[in-house]
Amino acid sequence: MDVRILIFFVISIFANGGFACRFGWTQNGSLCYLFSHGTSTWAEASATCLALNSHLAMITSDTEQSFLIDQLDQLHQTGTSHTRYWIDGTDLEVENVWRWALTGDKLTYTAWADGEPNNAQRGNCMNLYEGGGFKMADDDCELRLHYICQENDGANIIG
Ligand SMILES: [Ca+2]
Ligand SMILES: [Ca+2]
Repeated sequence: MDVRILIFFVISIFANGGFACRFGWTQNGSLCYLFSHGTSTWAEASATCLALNSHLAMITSDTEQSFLIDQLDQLHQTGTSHTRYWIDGTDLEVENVWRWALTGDKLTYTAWADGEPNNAQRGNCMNLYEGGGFKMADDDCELRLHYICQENDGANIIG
């Protein structure tokens, strides 16, 4: 290989933080996201993400929330306003005590859509709701919705 090409690849890898997301996943810093095409219940969506060496998305900062809103806006420019994407938050155990299912940690950052959470129809699972500008909402965990898987650092689950 031409040494100039080799140098180009090495620089590209380091400029990229040393890893790239798998094909089909979208990178934001050290995180990779998969936006599902199909729909599942919250529990099925969680299991699917785990099977893909990832987990339902956890949002811990305004930066992460804003990135997901931008991505979802691009995916749903002609949306119905009813589109929802499951993420990892749940208050299944204790009503209105929201935790990330993967770690059990209480949420330190929230960006609820207007009027949410309202626990309507046993709303115990968290999603990003198009009608609320893709901010957080609670809904019945048995609904079949799109979902967002998240992988950290291209490798480990919790990282
Ligand atoms: Ca609830
Ligand atoms: Ca709700």
